[in-house]
Amino acid sequence: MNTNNANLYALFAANFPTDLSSCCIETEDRRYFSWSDVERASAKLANLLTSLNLQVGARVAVQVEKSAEALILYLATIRAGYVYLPLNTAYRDAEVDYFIRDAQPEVVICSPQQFGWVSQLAFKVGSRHVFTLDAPAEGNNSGSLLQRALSQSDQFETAQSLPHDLAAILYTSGTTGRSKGAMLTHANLASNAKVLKQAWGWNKDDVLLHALPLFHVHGLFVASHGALLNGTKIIFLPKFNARQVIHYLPRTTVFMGVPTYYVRLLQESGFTQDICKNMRLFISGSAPLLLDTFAEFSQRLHHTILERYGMSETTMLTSNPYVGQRLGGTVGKPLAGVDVRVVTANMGMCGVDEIGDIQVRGANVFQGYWRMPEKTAEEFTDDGYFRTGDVGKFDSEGYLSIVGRSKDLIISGGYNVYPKEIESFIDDMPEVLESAVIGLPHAEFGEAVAAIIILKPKEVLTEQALINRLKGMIANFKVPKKVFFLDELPRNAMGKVQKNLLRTQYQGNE
Ligand code: MLC
Ligand code: AMP
Repeated sequence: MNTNNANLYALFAANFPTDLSSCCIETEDRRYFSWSDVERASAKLANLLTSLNLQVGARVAVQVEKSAEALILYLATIRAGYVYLPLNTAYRDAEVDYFIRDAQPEVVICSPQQFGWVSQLAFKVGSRHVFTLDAPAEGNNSGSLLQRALSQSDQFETAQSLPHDLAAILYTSGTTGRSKGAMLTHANLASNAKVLKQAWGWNKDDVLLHALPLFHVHGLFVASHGALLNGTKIIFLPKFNARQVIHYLPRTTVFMGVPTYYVRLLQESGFTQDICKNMRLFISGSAPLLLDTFAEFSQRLHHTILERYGMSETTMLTSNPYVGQRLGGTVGKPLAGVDVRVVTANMGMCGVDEIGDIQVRGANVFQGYWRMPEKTAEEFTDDGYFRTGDVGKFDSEGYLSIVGRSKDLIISGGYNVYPKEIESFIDDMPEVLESAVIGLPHAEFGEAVAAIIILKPKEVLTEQALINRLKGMIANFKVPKKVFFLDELPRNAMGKVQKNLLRTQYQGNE
């Protein structure tokens, strides 16, 4: 191995177990991929991508169901030196259209069922190749990536990458309604993976139960990288299902989830101490873990959930300690090499327990937003800190709590929903004068999306009709769970909609 190669795959490969015939990925349908299978399959896919003569820095956009092959495709893409761009499978045409237009991927890979409309969008904006990632038994058409890769060599020399070369673009945020592509480099991802390996005490006997989706930071980077860097076996579930998780937990040592997973697990009578007897670590993140959930979990399971905090632009920032007190309601302390500060509106340093804006700096922090230099500049301070948009405070022991967000963002079941985006879809409806989208507390999802609608005079639109219409336009998790009709929106003297008043008014109605 070339030790000067900053390619993230090279880092993983250097840490694969000595016995490459041992199991790397076990799937729910009892398929087993050894570490050598992963090496050879990623080599075939990397050879195929390379044979397409893509430009340096070409984006490979992927919207596929979770599978072992999808994880291997991710590895192949970075191994070949291209930029991986994962897309949530819930996204509909308008959303995918935006991402493909913005990122201009040379290669688009989708599920066979979506090939028709995805390929149409992709070819329209100039993508050169559209493939399907078929389920193993289906791979018999010429557009099938796996079929095409079969004839490729299973040897591939990992591309030579520099630390600042892009490895992935993750679309995120959008206070102005449109998502921005966060550009993450090989060095960003490698630094966070190494830091988390230390922080969470990964050891050779670990087994990771992976139930998170593969298109966001949590499932793709935090969970998968942890296992890959440690040479740990992964039990790979296609999606989160509480009963299925309980079935696998006895064979597992590490589990990661968004708070909704823990709420749902606690609703199961079969979730017992005995089931968790081999568990070393439960980790929660992506959204606030309620103190009640934290407390019930430790009382019933005798395990203290470790809560951590991160975001697409920065990967992981803080974590409760693996050894030491894990404090519920906090996201712990800054990870090694990550500078975290809480500042006042005038950029003064906040004191203990003083609430302010959370800003961060470190080798993990992204390179900026894809083709948005002005937005990127706005989000960084003069001394190089990234403005997270989260609001928090440090206690006297150095534990950080997140108390709110300055960005207008709803986090529902760990998925981010940008009110502005939903409002623009609703406002385009002919019956609607204007709308306000807010998050209301929700027992299972943490927050639920709700819409307050002002209709044009004499227009009629029911809650159900609006919900049904939106379901055809946007990812289903973004669709409001509740719709309220009002005569006018409350505004302040500047004319800005007072969403805090709406949240208070409709709290308890979700
Ligand atoms: C599904 N539904 C949701 C939802 N997920 N509604 C609100 N919020 C959600 N998150 C709705 C669907 O719209 C549908 O509604 C119904 O629930 C059933 O859909 P489903 O797909 O069958 O749901 P389910 O499989 O139960 O999914 C729920 C979930 C999933 C919690 C398992 O949302 C999930 O895996 N969330 C994790 C997200 C995640 O990985 N976030 C990490 C981001 S990274 P209807 O009306 O159509 O029936 C990040 C950085 C960091 O934030 O720090 O980690
Ligand atoms: P994303 O853009 O999907 O990466 O989401 C990142 C956002 O999720 C952060 O800016 C936070 O607002 C939120 N987040 C992540 N982890 C936590 C946590 N443990 N507690 C509260 N919020 C969190």
